[in-house]
Amino acid sequence: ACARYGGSVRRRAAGPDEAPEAGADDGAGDGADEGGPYDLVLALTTAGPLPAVTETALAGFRRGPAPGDGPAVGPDIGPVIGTAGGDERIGDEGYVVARHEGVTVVLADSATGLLYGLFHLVRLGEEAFGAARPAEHHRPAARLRMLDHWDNVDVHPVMGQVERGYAGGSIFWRDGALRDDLTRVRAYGRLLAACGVNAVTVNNVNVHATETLLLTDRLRDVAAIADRLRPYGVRVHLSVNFAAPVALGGTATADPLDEDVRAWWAAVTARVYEAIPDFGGYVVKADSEGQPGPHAYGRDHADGANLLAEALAPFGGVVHWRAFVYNHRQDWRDRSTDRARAAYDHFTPLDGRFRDNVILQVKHGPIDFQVREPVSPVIAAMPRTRVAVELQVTQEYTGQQRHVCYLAPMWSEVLGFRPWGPAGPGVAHVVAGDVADGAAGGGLVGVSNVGDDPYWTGHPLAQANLYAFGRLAWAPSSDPAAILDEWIGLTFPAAAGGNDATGGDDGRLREALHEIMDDSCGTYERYTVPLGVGFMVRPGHHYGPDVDGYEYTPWGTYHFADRDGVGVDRTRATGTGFTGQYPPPWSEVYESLARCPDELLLFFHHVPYGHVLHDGTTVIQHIYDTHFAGVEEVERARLRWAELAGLVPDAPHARVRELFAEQLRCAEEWRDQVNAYFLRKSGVPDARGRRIP
Ligand code: GCW
Repeated sequence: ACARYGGSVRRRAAGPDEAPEAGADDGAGDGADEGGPYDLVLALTTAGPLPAVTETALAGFRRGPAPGDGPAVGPDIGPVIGTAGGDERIGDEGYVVARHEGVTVVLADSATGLLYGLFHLVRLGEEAFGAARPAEHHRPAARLRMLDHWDNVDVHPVMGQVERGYAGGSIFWRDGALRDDLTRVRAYGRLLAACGVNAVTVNNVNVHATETLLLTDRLRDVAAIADRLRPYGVRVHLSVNFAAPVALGGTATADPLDEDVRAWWAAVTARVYEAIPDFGGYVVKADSEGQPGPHAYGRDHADGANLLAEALAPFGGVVHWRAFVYNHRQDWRDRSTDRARAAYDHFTPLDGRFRDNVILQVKHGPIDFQVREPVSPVIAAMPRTRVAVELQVTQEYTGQQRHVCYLAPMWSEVLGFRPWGPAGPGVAHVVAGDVADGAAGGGLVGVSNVGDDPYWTGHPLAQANLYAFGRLAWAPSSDPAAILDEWIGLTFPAAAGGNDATGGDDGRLREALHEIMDDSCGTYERYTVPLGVGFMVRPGHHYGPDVDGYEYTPWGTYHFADRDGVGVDRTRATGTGFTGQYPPPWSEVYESLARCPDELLLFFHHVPYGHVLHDGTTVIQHIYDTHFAGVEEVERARLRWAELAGLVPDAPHARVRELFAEQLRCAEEWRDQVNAYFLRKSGVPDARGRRIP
């Protein structure tokens, strides 16, 4: 039966009168009706006749095409969750789940879909075998749900093994080579499938000398990783050096319009597909922070991206071309250059020029993964280009996996943002390719927070970010609080002495974890950088406060605080004009001091310290209040965690307890530096007379 249906069955415990093996191998129809020997059937629609119960429970779904018939890339966007009834395809990665006549059924067109269906059952737990459930159809909103590893093969002298990695070494690479034992990579594939992620890039977007060789001499290493991840529906992508043809000695130039260069990429790419037939494609950081790119040859980003796209097209591969392009050698005295404007200024003139297997990968905010930024205006400005949004799961600017910071509420706000106003589509629609007259979607990309740490993510609670990333990529309108509860239930049930999603008999663990994590990103924002102004972190490693750390540097990340006020004037009227990169209504909302949302006030406006926010507080008092409140919240969370001793296994409990001590220390440092800085600049005392050093 297993072979026949391409799936597996869970046999009921045989009753005294039942022959234990009855019907096991009888084929379609048998064992599926009431009283049959199965209570779970996982079946592929493409693998031959189906048991009767699947036909009845799932009536209305069309069978999938034979494997290989579906498009390798391209939009495949349907309802995120629908119900049976139409003549609807289940879709490459989709599944249908139902419980009917005492049998739980999962049906899919592909092995990967079946696997996702299995993980759905894991999430449901015993509920999957309880009352009857009408057929539910699940399929991912975004076809590409990718994690970018910023892993280096060689240990980089400044960045280490993993750039901005806070969970130990790379799970792929160690000291210049592929790890000998790839068992953990296989387990990682399973973890990714459980989260819904279907692609990974195995090396850093900053491609150094050794990593350039992954494309050619060390391709075997990449193929070995692909072999481990393939059973879990995860395809491998590679970050490439745009100047690889020169760096590897193939050609004298990397000019994208040069015939030899085109031939070089075509030949190299063909060899990649010989080794890895389901290779996903290339990721490129070009003309950005010192990485090579087409500008050196007087060509633009479309020329550069199309060169690689042309080489990948015959094999169905894609190029993720990053939009993170700005002048990192800016003169801080020059007030006309605004880093927030850069991606839009570079890329919107190129809309319509990219091949359809190019995906423009845009960071969610216009600057760089700060805890509060507006949504990047590029996302709404490229209707003829496939756009992917890049999120940072690794917590570079959000506590570096030493602080609890559950990022899903922030991501959910980004995905739900409607650039054209409440009646228009949202960011989630753009990345899913679900916009009328828009391009196909480019999906969601996250910078990975995983390393060789036993908990995968350094901070055990940071796993929730990995999970939430995958779940939001699959279903962007999911409630982040519900995803959190789902994660808590899947991660801690045994520890709580329960085996269900309540987190233990009395739900104490779940309640406490929810309280600690749900608004932890809000807490982090309160004790760090106020009102969207950004940065104020220690240059280089980006951990902890340094209010003026970037103020006079070439990086374009300024707050302009003086004795009278703070913030960046990005208005059209008197500032850099960045507000004009948004369509209405946001171009008007952000331009207006009165209408600009408080949390983004200092991103868009330079205001006096006495400026009154919508809640009636002055800016300076808001800074003091939020910094005191943020630290108090950390202290409460720390105590709440301490109470969970015994409910959580000892080792992770101890790890998180130690990390909370560091989080509290660091939060106090933030509070005191930021409050002292603004007290000294403004001379305005705290209205509540609290101690500011
Ligand atoms: O946020 C910055 C990081 C760099 C990173 C860069 C990027 C990989 O500080 O470490 O480089 O963004 O996204 O390319």
